Amino acid sequence: MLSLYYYPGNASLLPHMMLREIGAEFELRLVDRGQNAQKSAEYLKLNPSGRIPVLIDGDLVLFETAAIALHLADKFPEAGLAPAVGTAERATFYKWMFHLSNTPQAEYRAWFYPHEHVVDEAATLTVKQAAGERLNRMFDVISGQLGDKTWFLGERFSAADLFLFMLIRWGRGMPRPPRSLPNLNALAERVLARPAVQKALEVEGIKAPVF
Ligand SMILES: N[C@@H](CCC(=O)N[C@@H](CS)C(=O)NCC(=O)O)C(=O)O
Repeated sequence: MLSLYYYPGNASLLPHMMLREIGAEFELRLVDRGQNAQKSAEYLKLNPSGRIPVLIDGDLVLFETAAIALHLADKFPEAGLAPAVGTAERATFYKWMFHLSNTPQAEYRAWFYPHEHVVDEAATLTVKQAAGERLNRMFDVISGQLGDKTWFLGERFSAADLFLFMLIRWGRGMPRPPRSLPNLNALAERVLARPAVQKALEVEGIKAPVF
């Protein structure tokens, strides 16, 4: 049995949506951020960084969203959430999974947790604004690369689309939300229309407007 430690709308949403797409048997375990449970001694045994998500797969305890996503794609190849290993398409899939993980997802830490990036508290707002500007440029690049393609990989849907959807959603409160870029808005609408995604959002209590 797979267990996913999650908090509504957090990075756990990517593996949650994937598990619904796969149709796998799994359980959700809420990490109560209201109680700072991600920093509890019990949770730190699972992820010493105290961050969400964690996936438990038998004896395997896995943290890092992108690693969990790649593991799920590999464990359930019949779900087709990643192209075949060794193909150019798979390499392109890796490129986007790593890019999304290393670039906008990492940058969002500065947007959502600017206080972690300053010594002088007075600089917090500047750090947040600068992160917002960098995120805008990152989404410009992603939007340009996506173009008018249906999915990130062209005709085939993959976990990278779910990842991008989650990141578009996180920016809904930004002065220039990612959805204001037409290509990103169109992709997010297509992802949102998927029954598995609807189910994951419903279970997490995420209501419209989603992004
Ligand atoms: N690189 C990590 C980052 C995870 C992360 O930043 N998770 C956030 C929620 S989206 C979190 O746990 N925040 C609470 C905290 O940092 O205390 C991953 O992808 O798993």
